[in-house]
Amino acid sequence: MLKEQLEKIRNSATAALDSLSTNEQLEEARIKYLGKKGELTAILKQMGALSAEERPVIGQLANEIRADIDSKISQKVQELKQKEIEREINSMPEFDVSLPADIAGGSYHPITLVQRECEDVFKSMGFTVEDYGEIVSDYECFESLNIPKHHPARDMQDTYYLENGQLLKTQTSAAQNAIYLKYKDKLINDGVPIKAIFPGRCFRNEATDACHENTFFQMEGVMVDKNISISNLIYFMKTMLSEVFKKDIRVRLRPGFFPFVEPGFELDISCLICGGEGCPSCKHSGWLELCPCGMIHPEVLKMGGIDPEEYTGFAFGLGLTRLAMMKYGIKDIRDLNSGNLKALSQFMGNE
Ligand code: FA5
Repeated sequence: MLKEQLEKIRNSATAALDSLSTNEQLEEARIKYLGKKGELTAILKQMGALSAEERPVIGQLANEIRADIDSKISQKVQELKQKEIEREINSMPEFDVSLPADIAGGSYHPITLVQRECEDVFKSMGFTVEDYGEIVSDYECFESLNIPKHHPARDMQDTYYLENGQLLKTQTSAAQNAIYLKYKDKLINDGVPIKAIFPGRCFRNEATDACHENTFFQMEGVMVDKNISISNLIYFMKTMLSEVFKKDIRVRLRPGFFPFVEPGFELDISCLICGGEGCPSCKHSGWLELCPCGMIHPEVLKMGGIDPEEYTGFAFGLGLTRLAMMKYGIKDIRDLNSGNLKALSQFMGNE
């Protein structure tokens, strides 16, 4: 009897998960099937009435079904995320890759244009712009960021390794440790806050599609001083984005996990298409995901020679390539690395 009910739950959960198309529906399904008051829990509550032989059999089946639904939910989360990015890019202003090329003169690459714009804004707020290598050590890219060997967070960032054990950096965060060590004495002895941004090329060994490349740009920013709080982070991000998009941008933070920040966030900006009122490109939520960030983890500060009892700081990792795509309405990330003159010449005359 319970066995049939469990199979029914499995079938109905599979059908529901296959057909749903929004995060809200996904959350409803999760609560319905796996929540404390969900269907599976209701069955488990009846197990007390089972015979000693039946109990382990039904218990095992219930666990299998829970694991099955759990894994389907994780798959669906990824699928919805991917669709959201695609929808965001598709709803951008048209950028026509086939327009004729004007190759009489040179032009800056769109990523360079956006990078310089961001640098100017941060420089005007007292940040230094740092340059950093593309080949780094495991310590710089992972261990100094509180990501020890075998930490599951490494799975998200596979990269290209050199025979000597060095690697192509997967994130601009790889420069954090060196920046702290470079400026810590000024901070501690002279009270000069660390305020630095470091744009750079990053590499990940992953399949490419319209919104993912194996080579892309990020721009990291850190600020460390006494009494730095999340409000400082919000202020700097809001100012930078408003300048880049030339209009007042509203931002909000949602929880996000990165081992080198605590708490960690995903920063969303109010949708640029509908102005935050809600439209298909923002899934009627009025918000778009743009930049992971958070308060620097005490362990990361310690490894940078800074006492976390005395100093706090924020860090953010802006996807510069993504920002350039949004700003210029470039729908396929691969156009940026293609060296296609027809595409790139459209930015001529920009500065
Ligand atoms: C990071 O790389 C963190 N280092 C960011 C960070 C910094 C968090 C400081 C907290 C504090 P993530 O893997 O989500 O996080 O990448 C950040 C951004 O880089 C993404 O939002 C996206 O815009 C861009 N990005 C990541 N992978 C790719 C890719 N394959 N192609 C293009 N852009 C990418």
